[in-house]
This record gives sequence, C-alpha cells and structure tokens, in this order.
Amino acid sequence: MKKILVANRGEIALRVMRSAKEMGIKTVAVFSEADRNALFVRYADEAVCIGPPPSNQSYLLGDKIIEVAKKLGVDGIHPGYGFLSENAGFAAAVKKAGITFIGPSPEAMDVMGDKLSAKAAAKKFNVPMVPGSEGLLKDLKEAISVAKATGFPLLIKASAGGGGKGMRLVERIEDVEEQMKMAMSEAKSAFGDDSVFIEKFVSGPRHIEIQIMADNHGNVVYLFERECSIQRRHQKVIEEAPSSVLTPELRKQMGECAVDVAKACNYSGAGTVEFLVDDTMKFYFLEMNTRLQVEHPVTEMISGLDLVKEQIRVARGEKLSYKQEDLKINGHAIEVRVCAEDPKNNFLPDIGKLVTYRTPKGTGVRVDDGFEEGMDIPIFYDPLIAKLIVHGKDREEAIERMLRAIDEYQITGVSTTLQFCSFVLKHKAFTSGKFDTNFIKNYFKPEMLDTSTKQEAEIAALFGSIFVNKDAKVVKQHNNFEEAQRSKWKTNRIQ
Ligand code: MV4
Repeated sequence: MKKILVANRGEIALRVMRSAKEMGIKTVAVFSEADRNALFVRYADEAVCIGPPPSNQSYLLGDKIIEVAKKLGVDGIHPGYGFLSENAGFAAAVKKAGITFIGPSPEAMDVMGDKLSAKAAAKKFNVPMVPGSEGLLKDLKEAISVAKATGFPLLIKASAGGGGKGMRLVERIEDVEEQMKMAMSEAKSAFGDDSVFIEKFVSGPRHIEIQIMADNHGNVVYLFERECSIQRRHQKVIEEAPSSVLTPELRKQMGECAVDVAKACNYSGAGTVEFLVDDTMKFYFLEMNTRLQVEHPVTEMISGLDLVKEQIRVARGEKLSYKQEDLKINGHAIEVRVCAEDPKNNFLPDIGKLVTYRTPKGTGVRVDDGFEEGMDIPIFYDPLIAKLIVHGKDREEAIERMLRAIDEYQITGVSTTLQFCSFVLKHKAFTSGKFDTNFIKNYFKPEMLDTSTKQEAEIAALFGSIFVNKDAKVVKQHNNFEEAQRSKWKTNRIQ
C-alpha cells in the first residue's frame, strides 16, 4: 500500500494520516468547501474538494470519493468513523474498484449492521444475550406472548437501529400494542426497515465494550475493554480503559466472547463488541461496531498499539504480530470529548470561532484535534473540537492528570464541555467507580457548574468589565486576579 485516501474529516482524518505517514504511505484528503483551510487538508500530500458543506453533498458521496481515488492512483481507503465507515455498499464499491477498503468485509458489515442478524450469529457461539424474543417479532400476538414471558419493563428495539434510535420502553402489557406500532413506524421511516424485537430492560447498566483486532488468517485477539457508561443522550462524554469494575476473570470471559462474536461474522480489522453489564456483573452482548471508534485512543494508551497501523497491516494481508498472551494492560487511560456545546444550556451546540485555543501539554497528555487558534468550527458536522486523552500509572493518577490537563486547556470564543467533564471527574460516584449509564441524569444539574470559567473571569478582569457578570464567584476571581496583577506590577516597579 503506497497511497491512502481518507474518506473523512477533522481530527480522525488527521489521526489516520499521521499513522500512514509513519509507515511511509502517501495520503489523500477529500474535503468539503467548509473544510478548505482545515488541518487535515493541509497535512495530506494531495487534497481534492468534493462538494459543498452538507455531508450528503460531500463526505457521504461514496462514488465521487472512489472516482477521486481511482484518478489519483490510491490503493487503500480509510473511512474513519461516522459518514461511510459502516456502509457495506461503500465497502463493496471500493473493493469492486480494485481498491482496498481498510476495514472489514462488506459481508461482516452487513451481518453486524442489523441487530437481529448480529444476535443470530453471536448465538451460535453461546454469547450471553438479554432475554427476550428469539429474533423478529412477526405480529402483535407474538409480541404479547413474548412480552408476558419476558416480564416488565422491557424494550422494543429496531433491528436496523443503533445508538438508542428506534428504542421504546414498555412498562405494562396494555402498552405493548401501541409501543410496538410506534417502534415499527419510527423504524420504517428512519431506516426503511420495520423489524423489531423485544429485550428485557436492564436497569442502570454499565456500557462496557471490548476492542478486538482480527487478521485475514483466522487470528483474533481482544485488546481489553473501554468503560463508556458516562453518556448523555447516547453520546459518550468520558471513556476510560480499563474499567474499574472488571475482575481479570470477567475481563477474560468478556474478551473471549467478543472474539467469538468477531469469528461469528468472519471479521477482519479493528472492531468493537458492546456489552451491557448489570448490577450483579452479568454481561450481555448488545451489538458490534464495525469501525474504528472515537474512543480508540484509550485502548492505544493501555495496549501500546497504534490501532490505525494495525488496521493498515491487516488490510495489506499481514498476520497479527502478537498473540493474546503477549498482550497486557499498562496503566490507566481516560478520554474526554471536548465538544463545542454549552452544558449550562442543555448542551446546545455552540459554534463559532476559536478565539483562544491552547492545548494542554506535558507528561501523559495526548490531544487529538483538527483545529488551530482562529479557526471556525463549522456548523455542518458534529461539534467535537478535540479528544483529550491522558495516561497514568493507575486510575487515580489518570484522573489527577486529566483535571490538570483540563485546567491548562484554554478555549475562548465557544462554550465547551471541559468544565462539565471536570465536574464528572471530581464527583464521588465517578472517583469511587460506582456509576452506571444514569450518571448524568442522576447527578448533574446545570447550576452545578461555575457560572463563568476561570478564563472568562480573567478576561473580564483584564478588560475591567466586572459588570458583564454579577456572579459573586466571578467578582471574587476578578478581585483575586486584579490583586495578583497589582502585586506583580508593584514588584516589577520595585525591581
Ligand atoms: C438496553 C438498555 C437496557 N436494557 N438494552 C442504548 C443504545 C443501544 N446501543 C442500546 N441501549 C440500551 N440498551 C436493554 N435490554 C439500556 C440501553 C441504554 C444505554 C446503553 C448503553 C449506554 C447508555 C445507555 C443509555 C440509555 C439506555
């Protein structure tokens, strides 16, 4: 492989290109008009504009991207995450064009893209699953009898869904009919497929996922777990590896189940098997993600592997160069997603210019981003500014390091989720490790954040505009800041 096209944008496009560069592979960026000045476009050896900002006129145009790839003599396409990354049709078209898709086969993507076929495949390997319907619900009569046998509360889930889309909670038998109809019509309009199934509702579960890596020679390993329970509306906020609740025995059991799921669909490349873990530490297979995930860096930090390089090696037909017993967990890693959202205002996207943008540095800190100071965050895509990742010898050190790094991060011009992440990291439920997917719902209220960040207070102080914020804390910080400035000035004068 000599030249790779990255069919993506932002931090992940840059992250993929960096690994390619280290491997001596040339890179091609495809970009929309909104990303003309983006870092990933400048970083690439060649770059081609493929259309206007909306993704359905640019980053989702598979055929156009393949056309560019053919014209530039590209021999591999990396899809990143989102956009075309889990589109089996795109993977098949890439293959048909004689180009290597850096990811699993279209067949594996098809099997895992549908929850019912994923569960059917996993069942052959006795992977534990939440009790519920054996496959598709044929009609209301079947739904009612399965609901009675399963017990309440239960969930009706869309087979084509994912990330919580097309999921309905049902508390009573009387509601099964209405909720099933709603789930089916929602699924039909969102995915063009109204297949639904029933699962018992696991209350207060943890979301723990296993990273796997498979080659085209039948070798599959697990690269341990990521704890992703801190989520908001199915968007992950903080991820860590390892999980603070898995014992070595449970880790091995879940890891081996994840390997079986991969084997069940003849998987190749990097993949993630999602599990729910209940309060008695029973685990259940949920679904498999057939892409490199946003949170893959925490796995890289604890395993010492570069997952993008591994993906490229596998795509070139190489065998995995390690066996399960060669792998071990080194220390602890945490990632926070730095999003241009306002936690004080229901996490509404807050796009604009990065007036100040200084990233934290020092021991054990990694920032995966795609912006520089002065750049605008485009409104057309997701609001991720950066991923801040830290690595420490243990969980405690990782948390302390993350708090230090968040404190060093300077962003003005847009609201971010940084202070919110500090709040989570300091919370007793987080530090104790005793939390589940209801953490934010249970413990967070917008009033819990300072009404103004330290940086805002400092800027306000600099401009002497105390009146911009009457909040006592800010005035206090302002006074402290002014006091510090005054004494500095005095010192300077004396010297
Ligand atoms: C569940 C569940 C409880 N019981 N399934 C949400 C997204 C999709 N991947 C599956 N999801 C869930 N499935 C059963 N049988 C609870 C969730 C769920 C959830 C899962 C992981 C992380 C955060 C979540 C937030 C709400 C609900």
